[in-house]
Amino acid sequence: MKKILAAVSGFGALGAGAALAERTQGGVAMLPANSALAEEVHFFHNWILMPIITGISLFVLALLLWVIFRYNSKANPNPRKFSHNTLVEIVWTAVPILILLVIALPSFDLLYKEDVVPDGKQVAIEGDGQTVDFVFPNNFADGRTVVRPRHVEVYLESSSGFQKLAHRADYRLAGLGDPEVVVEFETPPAAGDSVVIRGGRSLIGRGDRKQIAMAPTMTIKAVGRQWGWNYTYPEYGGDFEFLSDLLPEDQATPETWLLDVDNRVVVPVGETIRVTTTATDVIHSWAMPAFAVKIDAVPGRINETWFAAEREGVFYGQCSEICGIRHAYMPIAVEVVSRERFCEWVGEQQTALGVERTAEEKAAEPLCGSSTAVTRMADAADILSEED
Ligand SMILES: [Cu+2]
Repeated sequence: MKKILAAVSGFGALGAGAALAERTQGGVAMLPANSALAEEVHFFHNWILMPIITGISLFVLALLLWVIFRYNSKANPNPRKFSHNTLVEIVWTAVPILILLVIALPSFDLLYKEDVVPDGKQVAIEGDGQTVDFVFPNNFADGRTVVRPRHVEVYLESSSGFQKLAHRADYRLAGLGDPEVVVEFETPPAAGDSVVIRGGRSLIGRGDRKQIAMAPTMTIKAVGRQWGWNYTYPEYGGDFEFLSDLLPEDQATPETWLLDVDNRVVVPVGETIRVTTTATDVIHSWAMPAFAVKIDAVPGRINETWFAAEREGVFYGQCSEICGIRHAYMPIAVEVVSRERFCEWVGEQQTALGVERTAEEKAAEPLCGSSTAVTRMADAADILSEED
């Protein structure tokens, strides 16, 4: 424990000051979303919940005003004596049920997406100017295999960039639901171009931004304690653990006070990160609004969720379960950095924390190790085949 307390150098990969860019003083709306899933959550709030809430409030206000002015004793000296109206009673029972259904269905969808860690994977196959059929191994867990065209995305990586192809127009699919799905082209992709096939059932995001979410490439474990957080990066060494506590007021700016911490969590941009939480004493909650993450940290059990940040920067959250007298003083700060910077940071932390790694262990580290130099999606495919 002494080592943990002493070692880490403070802040994360970006240093102080690289904060708050996305917060506005006096703002009342939600913080800008930094994941496709968070965008979906915001859409649900802004375009389903808020209109319904506003409509109901205005409707009830109008009814109240109508009753106040039309049926007061001056305006209506001889009230009618009836006490039931079957039609009105049916309507005021049925309409709220319908409203609740309209709210419930998309919210179940969101809860499911947040709860189920995605298992999407990617294969990249180089074209040779002749091959027209490219095979995607459909070896997912039961009930998670790729069975519809929307479960497959095909990209062409060429000298002119990374381009998404359209089903039917650019390629056809054969063998959906079988152990091997075949992507068929009419004209063979040129030699040197890469066909990148992503498959999976976790579809995240809205409209044009809809995408298959990839399986996690790495895990962080957040342990709540009275009053701060411990973070572990299990894939980067058994001793890769540090404390993350409120930044003292004399070191924080007025804007970052109660938000920033001494040692931030650092994660790579664009990667699916698995988050596991637990606690040492009472229930805490790891909440990060920009990623639409909020998950309880419960002593004696492990909870799991995930996020994939799309932009670099520093993002703030707070413990969101009343956990005692200093509940308000255990903020959460996550730094999203490039993969290169992340790997540098991992190296720095390993040195500072005295984490000992064999060359083999070092090579196997997700994203940073030499044997994992392939893209994150290929890593995901490895993870899946290991589980098989
Ligand atoms: Cu707490």
